[in-house]
Amino acid sequence: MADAVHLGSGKVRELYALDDERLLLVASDRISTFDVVLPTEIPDKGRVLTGLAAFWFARTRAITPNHLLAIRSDGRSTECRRLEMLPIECVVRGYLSGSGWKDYGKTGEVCGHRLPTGLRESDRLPEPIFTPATKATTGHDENITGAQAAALVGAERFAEAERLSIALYRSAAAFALERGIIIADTKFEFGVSRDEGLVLGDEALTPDSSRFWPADQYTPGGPQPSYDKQYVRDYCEKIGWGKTYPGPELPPDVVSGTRRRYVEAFEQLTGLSFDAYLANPSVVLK
Ligand code: Q0Z
Repeated sequence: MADAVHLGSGKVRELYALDDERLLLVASDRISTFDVVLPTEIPDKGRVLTGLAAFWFARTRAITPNHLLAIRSDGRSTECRRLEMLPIECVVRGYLSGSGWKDYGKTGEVCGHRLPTGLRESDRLPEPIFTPATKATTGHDENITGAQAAALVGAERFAEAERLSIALYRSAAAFALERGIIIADTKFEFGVSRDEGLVLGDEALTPDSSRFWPADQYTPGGPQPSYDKQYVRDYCEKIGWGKTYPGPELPPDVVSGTRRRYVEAFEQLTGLSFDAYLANPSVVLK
């Protein structure tokens, strides 16, 4: 870290340059809800997300190469290859939720995909759909059509990003469902490397980049509880917070309950104990 140059901050992560070819992604324990970062941290949240993303990178290497080089012993820092990132978010939806549900209600379509009539909120889609979005530097990502995304990255790159995103989602969603977690939707970010073409970057298939729902509580026809953030949301509703900055401090029981859910997601999905990860983060790569 001594000579790492800080490149930027996300809501809950920091990005550093190690040299011309390598970056360091550091996941903090910050948590955001309703787009506001709360003043209270969830201990080990950044380690859970780092370990989960690395687990998925290792498991999906036959589908697509990825940027992962190493996980540092702190369990929250990922050394990765520096890529030329595509200017689109590669979102895949297997269920109708969030902006997909909103757009469907207005137009019967999501990002140019015409969907069957009569779908309810949180229904499973007949097939997963690729719903690209622009990367908003401020405010919210905006859904765009495939034609608009193809204009931004080129038709060939677009087709490849769509194919890889759907394949990654299908593989991960099936794996997660066997372990009791519905991945309702997820966002991938791809970059380009000189010799490998499209390379999966950023973090992937974590609860921060996806909607995770507990499968045993799945009841379409309304919003679903969040696997990881539901205690935080319930608390925020209970105290009547207006969902604008600043957010409320979280009481100890909400912090510990939320930490438990993150660790539980890690253990269910990886089949590893989180303590084993803390002792040697590379266990997720085997
Ligand atoms: C990821 C981000 C964060 C702020 C750039 N392998 C890569 N090569 C080039 N660029 C990136 C990556 Cl992962 C890259 N972000 C998102 C992460 C803080 C923004 F930790 N931006």
